[in-house]
Amino acid sequence: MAGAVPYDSEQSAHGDSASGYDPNYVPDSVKSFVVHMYRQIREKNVYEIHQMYETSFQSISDRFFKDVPWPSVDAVATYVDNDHVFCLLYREMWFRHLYARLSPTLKQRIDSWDNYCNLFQVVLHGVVNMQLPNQWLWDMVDEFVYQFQSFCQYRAKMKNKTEQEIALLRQYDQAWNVYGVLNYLQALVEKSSIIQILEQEKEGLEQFTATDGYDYSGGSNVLKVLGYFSMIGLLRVHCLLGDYHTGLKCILPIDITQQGVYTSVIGSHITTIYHYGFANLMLRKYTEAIREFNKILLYIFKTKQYHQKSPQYEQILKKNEQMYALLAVTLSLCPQLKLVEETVNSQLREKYGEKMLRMQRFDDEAFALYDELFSYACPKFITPSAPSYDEPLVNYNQDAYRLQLKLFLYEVKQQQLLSGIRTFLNVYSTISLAKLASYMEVDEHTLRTVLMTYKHKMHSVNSDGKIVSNMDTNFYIDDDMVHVVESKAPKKYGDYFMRQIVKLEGIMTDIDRIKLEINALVRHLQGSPLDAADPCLAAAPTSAAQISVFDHVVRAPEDPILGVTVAYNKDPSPVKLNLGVGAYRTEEGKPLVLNVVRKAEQMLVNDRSRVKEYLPIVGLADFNKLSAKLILGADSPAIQDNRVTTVQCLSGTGSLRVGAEFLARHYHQHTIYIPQPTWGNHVKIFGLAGLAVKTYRYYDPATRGLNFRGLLEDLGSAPSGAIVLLHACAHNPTGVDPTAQEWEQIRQLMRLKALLPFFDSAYQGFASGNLDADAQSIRMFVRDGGECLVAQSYAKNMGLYGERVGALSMSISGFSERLTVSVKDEQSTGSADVASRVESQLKLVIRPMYSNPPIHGASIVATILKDRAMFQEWEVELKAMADRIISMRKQLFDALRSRGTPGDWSHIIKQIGMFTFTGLNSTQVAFMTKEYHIYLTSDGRISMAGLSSRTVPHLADAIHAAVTKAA
Ligand code: PLA
Repeated sequence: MAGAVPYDSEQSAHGDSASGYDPNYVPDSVKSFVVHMYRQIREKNVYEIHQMYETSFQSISDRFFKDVPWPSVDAVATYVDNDHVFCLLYREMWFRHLYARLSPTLKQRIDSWDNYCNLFQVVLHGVVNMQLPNQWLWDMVDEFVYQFQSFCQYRAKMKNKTEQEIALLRQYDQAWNVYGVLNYLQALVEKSSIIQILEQEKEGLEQFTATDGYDYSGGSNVLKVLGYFSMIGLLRVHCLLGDYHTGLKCILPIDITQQGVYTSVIGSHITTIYHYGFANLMLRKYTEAIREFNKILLYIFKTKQYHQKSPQYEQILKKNEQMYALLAVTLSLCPQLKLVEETVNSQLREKYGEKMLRMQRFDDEAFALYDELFSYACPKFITPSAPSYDEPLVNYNQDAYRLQLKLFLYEVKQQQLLSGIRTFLNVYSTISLAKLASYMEVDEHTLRTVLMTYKHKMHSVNSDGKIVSNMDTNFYIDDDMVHVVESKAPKKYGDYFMRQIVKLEGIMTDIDRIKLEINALVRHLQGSPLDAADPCLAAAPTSAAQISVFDHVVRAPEDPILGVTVAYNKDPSPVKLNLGVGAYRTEEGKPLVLNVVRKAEQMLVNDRSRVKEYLPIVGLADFNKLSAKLILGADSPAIQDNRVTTVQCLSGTGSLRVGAEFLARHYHQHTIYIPQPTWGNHVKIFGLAGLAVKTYRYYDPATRGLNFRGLLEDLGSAPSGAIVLLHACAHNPTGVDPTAQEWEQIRQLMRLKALLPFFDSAYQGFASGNLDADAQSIRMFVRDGGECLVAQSYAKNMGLYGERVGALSMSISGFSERLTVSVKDEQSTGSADVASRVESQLKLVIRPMYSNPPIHGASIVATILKDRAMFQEWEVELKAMADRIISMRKQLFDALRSRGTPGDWSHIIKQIGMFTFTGLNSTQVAFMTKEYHIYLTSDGRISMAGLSSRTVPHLADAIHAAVTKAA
């Protein structure tokens, strides 16, 4: 592990800490960090950038720069070719770190403003062609607004300012000027054309949300996404200024009811909804505020565990608490509890239940509570203008807040009278004005005014200028009578009880009947005279004389693949040929047991010390270790860090099923994306394990190749965290694999979206003849340190079909460890511990399924894998099988060409692995089976391994005839 991350070897940043901070001293870890980051940015490896940004930056900060700034930009510039843009980005982080851990001086605040100006100028007017992670772009906008607000607060605390500070403030009066801030945000929105892009997306002309704002065609996402987040920045700034209406207008282009790029970063999601909800509360649009607070609080409740390690975690918790306070306030003003989910409601009761009761009393104590909750939960309002430096120095940093609080409490006060009205309206359906007036202790005239005010206060104006109601109960006055109309029908409790009573009666009758039956049976068994008339003793369906209780069971169709063999076996023709199931045959058409397998079996038989005891639940330990090594590579960092757990399963199928059951129980996302098309059993395996199965585009029939764009689009729009099934190599049935570069792009996209890769490796060594080459796709994913599942099968590559030998490996993420833990003996305990906990749960999946796996096949595999000579012998035999398949491709292709069969058959030689996806349709397939006794799956897939030089001409004849004669 040590070599994996070079910038992690440093122990101390500046040697002797007593000598103080030297801004020009660049520790090796920082050197490596900037060099690495610079390279990743140039190479557009968004996922790596994201990881470095999220994890390395934090861990290096924690270790070396806890209470000092990072090295100065001048000191690091030489390591990054003095790249102007990189230096601006570095300084942006530099200041952000400074603000977070130390308190900035006035000069530093001003310098940071300058840096933002330069950075935004480059984005707005320069040529930026990099891709940066959404998280980073969000943080830029977020920090920009935060520093603006912090500056206003700082400036407003005038009392203790030194002469020098005042002189600086005067000199740099443009720094953090409110117009400058608004202008930059607005310019980013406009220059990015984000509003038009979102509009066009609605018409299907653009892909922005679907790709999370990233550009997969090599362009840059920076301006677009900055523009997008700037809309949220504007909402926040306007809220800080108390202009809620304008704030809400700024985010109109974002559909808040849907997921969007704003939900792709938790900080942006929360900031958006917090300010949106707050603005709505201040504009008296209570129902809207309640609805959105409820949604986000539920979301945070469900997902906060996944953010525990995030640097934003504290902030998430704080905003969560504040939003509960705001929800308590809003619901006290507008009791629309039906809009609140049960989970949120119970949290709310716990936190504010008692206060909410008191707030609804609208007495002095209630006001104090409104004041308390508002003050706790409101944004940090600002006064944006500079003070007059010539007048006596007074603090005015609280002014804006006091003004907003006053406005809010004024509104609360106005609600006081109304609360009484609400109580009466909830009780009566009609009441005379006179009576209501006397109850409320006001005269009739005042009451009319109060009722009108109530109506007014319970309405607000939405963004289109339409008046909308927040009322739970509505009323009208007709002839001195107040008539109450419920806006929503209340639940019909009466009906509900009636239904339950009827149900209960039914159950009681059933119980009585069962008692009767048992009594009769007991009498019967005791030999008491049989009461022929007793209906309870009519023969039960399970008794011998009756038709079966399973009589209704209909015949299931044969399996689309294995059923082909069943049909083949029934065919008496001497020329019949089975090209259905993927099973290797020799040139003579015979099944093959590898020599090395025979040898291993012989050794096992001769070893009298071997017994047939049960294996452990997870299978043979040696087998598991060797299998992980075979698929992940002997030098895999994941194995070295003990982050891999492997369990022996029933071949590939069993491994997939165990993995799927585990995910269904322990993984937060239950959607799995499988390629279209794929091995037919995948849908059933995952569906029955309890996952929701969706497909992603994979094969393009027009080109008989990969639909790469479709694949990226579909995975790009999959929900974050979704599971993705990938064929490690030799895709079944298409024989089409992504290139190494395409794999790399897939990896980046998946890592970026936190999609979980689940590899099916059923053909390692069969695609290229080389075990390592065929595992590259998997190793790419494991090497980046992220999480990954692999289902391995030895059916094909060792010819152990019927022995059912396979393994499921799970590689646990090593990121946090790699970057934060430096002490040797603490290395990776975290991930290794997760891996062992995962294994303990895998055992709970396996035990009730088949208890423990079979011993024979796994022993064969372990024997071969651990002996160097036998391993090499296996490699040679495996290569021979792969080569024979490749030569079959060539022969079939030549045979069709020589027959002049219409069509381009080059895909036969281009495709990889056991199968050729011929493109023949089901009619043509049926024709070939009927006329030529050639058996293949109806999708036109042929198993090349079932073919031999002897049978190629027969197959070529059949295909030729099918193409020219059958429809
Ligand atoms: N995954 C893929 C992609 C496969 O093609 C197969 C087998 C398996 C997993 C499961 O194999 P195992 O359980 O035997 O290890 N597919 C075969 C056989 C070869 C089958 O359908 O069962 C096929 O003809 O497609």
